[in-house]
Formats: sequence, C-alpha cells, structure tokens
Amino acid sequence: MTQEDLTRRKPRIALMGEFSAGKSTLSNLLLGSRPLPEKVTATRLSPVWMASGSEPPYRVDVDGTEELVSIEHLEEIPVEETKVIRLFFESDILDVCDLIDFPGISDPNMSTDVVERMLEEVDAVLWCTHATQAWRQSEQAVWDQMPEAVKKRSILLITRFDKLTNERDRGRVLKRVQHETKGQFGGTFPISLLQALQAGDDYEKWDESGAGAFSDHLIEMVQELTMAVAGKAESLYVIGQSGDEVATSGDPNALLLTNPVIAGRDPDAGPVVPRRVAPSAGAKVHAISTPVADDVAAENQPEGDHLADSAQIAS
Ligand SMILES: Nc1nc2c(ncn2[C@@H]2O[C@H](COP(=O)(O)OP(=O)(O)O)[C@@H](O)[C@H]2O)c(=O)[nH]1
Ligand SMILES: [Mg+2]
Repeated sequence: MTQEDLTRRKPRIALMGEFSAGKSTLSNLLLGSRPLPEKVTATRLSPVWMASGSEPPYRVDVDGTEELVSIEHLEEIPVEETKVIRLFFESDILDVCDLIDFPGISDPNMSTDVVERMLEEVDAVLWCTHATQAWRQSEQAVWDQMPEAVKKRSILLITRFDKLTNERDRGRVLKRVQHETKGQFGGTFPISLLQALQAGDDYEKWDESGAGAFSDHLIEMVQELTMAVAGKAESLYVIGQSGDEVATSGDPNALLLTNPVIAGRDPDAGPVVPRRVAPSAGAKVHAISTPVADDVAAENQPEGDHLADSAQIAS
C-alpha cells in the first residue's frame, strides 16, 4: 500500500494528554520490541508521526516545506516552526495504523499552536490522563474542541494507576473521571503503563496492569477506524468539524466502541491484530478493573469531589 492510495489509508491515532501523562511510554508499549529512540521520548518535540516504512525521517515545516532530519539531532528541530516530524519504521502496530505522539497539551514551553495545527490529521485519540490529577480543566478544554466523530472513537486511559495504592482511591478516581467525561469517549481504562511494559509474556501481569482490557478495546477501535477512513483523504477530525456525518453503517450505534461493529466488518479487511498488544488466545482475564462503559451509572458522586480526592491522593 502506498501513501497515495487513499482508499486504503491507515487510521491515524494520536497520543495526547498533559506533559508526563505517559504518552511516550504508551507509544513504546504499542510499538513493542521496537521502542522509540531515546531522543524521541526524552526531548520536547513537535508532534511525531510514526508510520510503517523505511523512508528517512523528515520534518514538515508550518509552511509545508519538507526537510530531512537526523534522529541524532532531533533536539535541534525548531518546535514552533515545525508542524510534524515523520518517522518510518517497521512494527506490528504500524501495519494497522499510524501513531502520532503529541507534546503535552499545556506545556508552558510551547504555544498551543504546536498541538492545534496537527489536530487536522487525527482520526482518533488515545488520551492519557495522570491518575493522581486525572481529567483537569485544561484537558477538558482541549477535548471540547474535538468533533463528535473523533470523541466517540477515542479512548481515555487513566495512566499511572499504580500510583493509587488503595482500592478506595482507585474507585473514587475512576468514578469521578467516568462521571466528568460521560459520553465523551468510546471507552475509559485505568492502566499502569509501567507494569504493562514489565509484564513481558506474563499474561496475568499484563491483564492486571489494565493493558489486557485496553488492548482488546484498541483492536476493536482500529478495526472500526479502518472502515471509517476507507476512501477518505481527510481525517475524521476535519470531516467531523465540517459537520458531515461520519457513519460506518446505517446503525447509529456503530460509532460507539462499547458496541463494536466486528460482526459487520468487511470480511476482506483481514485480521487487525497488533501482536504485541493482543493477549494470548487462552489468556485469563484478570483486569485490575473492568472497562468502564460510559453508561455505567456514576451516581452518589458528590459535586466538588474532584478537589477532595486529588488532595487526598496527592503524593
Ligand atoms: N509509575 C508509573 N510511571 C509511569 C507510568 N506511565 C509513565 N510513567 C513514567 O512517567 C514519566 C513520564 O512518562 P512519558 O511517557 O515520558 O510522558 P509524556 O510526557 O506524556 O510522553 C516516565 O518517567 C515514565 O516512566 C505508569 O503507568 N506508572
Ligand atoms: Mg512524550
């Protein structure tokens, strides 16, 4: 498949969230045995668009000019003038989708333009929110700009869940975030990205980290997106902004990932199973928490609880 073959283009999934929420760690988890070069994760960079291939890396200037760059000197790339850095390599997940690692949404060292001008490329988002200060107003403010077509296909990950050490705090945070983001994501999953990375082939640990439930949902999400973007040059973000209906089928529920459309998917599309993120066929499910469907009632949630629990769990 070529880049020009837009009828078969891959979905573009963005990794977004506040600085240090775990976006780069999540990239590495998804990329599996081919982690990102240290320079890519350690440096404050423009958005990094990863795709399958062997072309040399390049940057795209805000005026559209392309220029080859060196991985060794990524930190020299001018962030404000760079729309995106393109990296090409082979990885199972990149066979089925492109990943775009975004800088932190409210990084004081970057103008908001750096994030905003790349949103037009996005089909869906894996939003990382830091468990001990989950779902801040700054996150909601960015999410409010997202068109419905993107929101419904996106996933909220409550990362660093291992930092919440008791069940009560875990339950409170989960319930509050679920309440505050109701209807704004296709699914919400608590996860310890570190534990998932350390799990290796131990599927019990993998499931306990929260990665099992998340990766199952991600596979459905990629399948759904693959159908949604077929034949579309523009991203779902752009299509959604223009108010056009982005439907996969006549079924209005098809947009909701909690109601996956696997049964109706194109039989010729082939299996979409990123090997590293898929649990083994016989794996037992020991998720630290079951995935949170948006329709689970979040009653008994006192108003203003946000401050109460963030104060309580601040480390
Ligand atoms: N304990 C714990 N640490 C994490 C987790 N996810 C990420 N980290 C750590 O948090 C730091 C920031 O993560 P990073 O992925 O670079 O965040 P980014 O700024 O969103 O890309 C790193 O030191 C990670 O190792 C997690 O789930 N649990
Ligand atoms: Mg990062």
